Amino acid sequence: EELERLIDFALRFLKCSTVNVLVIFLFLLSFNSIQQLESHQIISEDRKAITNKIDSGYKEGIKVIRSPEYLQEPGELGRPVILPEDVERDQKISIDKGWKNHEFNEYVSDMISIQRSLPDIRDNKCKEKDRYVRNLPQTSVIIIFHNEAWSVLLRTVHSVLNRSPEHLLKEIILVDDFSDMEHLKDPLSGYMSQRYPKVKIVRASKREGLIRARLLGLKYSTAPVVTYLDSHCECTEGWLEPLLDRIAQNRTSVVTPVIDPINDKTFEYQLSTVQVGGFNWGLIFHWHSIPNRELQRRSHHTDPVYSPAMAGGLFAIDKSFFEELGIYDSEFDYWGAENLELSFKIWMCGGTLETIPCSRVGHIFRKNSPIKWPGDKDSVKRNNVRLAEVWLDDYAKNYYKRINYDKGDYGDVSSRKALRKSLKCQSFKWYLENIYPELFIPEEAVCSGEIRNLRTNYCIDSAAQNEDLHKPVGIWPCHNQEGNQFWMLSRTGEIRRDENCLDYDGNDVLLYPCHGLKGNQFWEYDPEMQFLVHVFSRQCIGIDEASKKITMEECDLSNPRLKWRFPLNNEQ
Ligand code: UD2
Ligand code: MN
Repeated sequence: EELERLIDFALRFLKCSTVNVLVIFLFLLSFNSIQQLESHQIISEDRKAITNKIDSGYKEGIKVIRSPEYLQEPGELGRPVILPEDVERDQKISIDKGWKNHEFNEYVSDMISIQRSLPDIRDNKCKEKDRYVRNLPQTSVIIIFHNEAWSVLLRTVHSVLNRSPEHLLKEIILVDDFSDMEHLKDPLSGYMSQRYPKVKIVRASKREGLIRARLLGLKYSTAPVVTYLDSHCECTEGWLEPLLDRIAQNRTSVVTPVIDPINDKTFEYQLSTVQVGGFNWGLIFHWHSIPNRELQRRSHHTDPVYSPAMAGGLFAIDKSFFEELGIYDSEFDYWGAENLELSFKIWMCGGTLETIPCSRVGHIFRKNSPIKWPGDKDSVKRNNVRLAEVWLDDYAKNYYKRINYDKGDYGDVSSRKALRKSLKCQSFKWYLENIYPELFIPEEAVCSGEIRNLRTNYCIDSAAQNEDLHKPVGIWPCHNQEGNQFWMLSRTGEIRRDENCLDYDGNDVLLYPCHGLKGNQFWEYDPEMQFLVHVFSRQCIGIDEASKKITMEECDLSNPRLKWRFPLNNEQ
């Protein structure tokens, strides 16, 4: 009887709680958007609420298991937070202020737990128990920042604490590059020292820029491997082990995670495909798809991918190898060029640079930089010139052409040249041939310069940058200033500018990333007839005099609108 009563009671309890759970679940589901709105109203009243609300993951240095309800909160599992269109005036002011200070939606970030959950997107192969070396080395994680947003910086730190195996994380070194925002001073020190003995804060005594800030962090690091992150990142589960594994196997492997975008507006964790890094002759970094030669070299899609260049912010390196390579050129100021310097050095002086598909870290990519520095763009050029002088050999002139041969005062590079010599590094030619054969070399162009229509003296002109490539290419009075009117015809029949090619899709002539497959991007220039022929459609580029637009027409020798002058290189 006793037993029956007990069973009955248990059954009733179960039924009741299932119903409860169901009701709560449905409630949360249907009111999700309202709930998001409410919580941001609360939080915007007291921003600090978010950091006091330690609901989750890591509490006073101890991991705790959270009840599943938290998954309904804004931004959990990397979901986007979408604000309603018609926010109140006060909220609008806070939202605008966040954008102005940080060039991302700080307001939305403040709504999201600083220990939010993310999806686990790893391939099953990445989770295999014996995939990684047993005794992985410890690492110091160095995070540099200048005026970073509170919730964004704290989320970066917590993602490292929560998702790195305790025994592999020696310390986190936060390097403050002379921020002047109040929350990054005593409040940050207080917050960290009370909770996390592993987190150390190092402060620059003057503004150094990100390169010397990273070097300052290096000086204080005590682990054999250093791992760098930007201050607006989120590490996913299992991000660290595959990085350390490659270094454990070979100390000259320098590794980067796959960098997934965290949306600057909604903070959604977005999945990217695995890409490699490259650059153009303006020394501007860009991503491109894994080249065929590299796809063939690897046997599985989770294998490390050789990358000609790194984006710069997120990588792990054996500390002694980094020092052997002469760390960074410490005369690089503020921002830029250090990523290519390190990439060239790694490849040319005996290492490998690899992207590790099993390791994924989110990063907020911004459209503009909120960070100001004196002279802004000048220092990027100065860094680039120092880089070109030391590492580019004769190819440096391709960069100098981009800056009108105006190198400016770039200081003394003799010690960097001596470093290269003492390391007995390969030539830049070797690097181009063996590591980055996809880079188009201007010296090898058949024609280069403006493409001038002989009847109208208009030139083919495109202002399209990577973001707006699909706009049709236009024509404009020839201005002799190169820039948007500078084109190169490759030996393989591409009409190029940097990594983009003229592409005729049957409707429009566009700029499109070069794919090397001929097809829509295959052209012939006939210097005698002065035709620009699209090989597969057998059509010629023309000009519509009235609308001043490019046309594609039957190639007709008697039609002067189809005649163009494209300077042959041996003619110049
Ligand atoms: C990319 C890199 C960045 C760096 C840069 C080239 C990624 C994802 N990002 O630009 O790490 O390599 O290219 O130099 O690969 N900061 C300072 N002091 C400064 C300027 C910046 O501490 O004077 C910090 C800043 O707070 C951030 C980091 O340096 O944590 C990188 O700056 P960024 O995020 O503005 O650069 P990003 O991601 O556009
Ligand atoms: Mn960044």
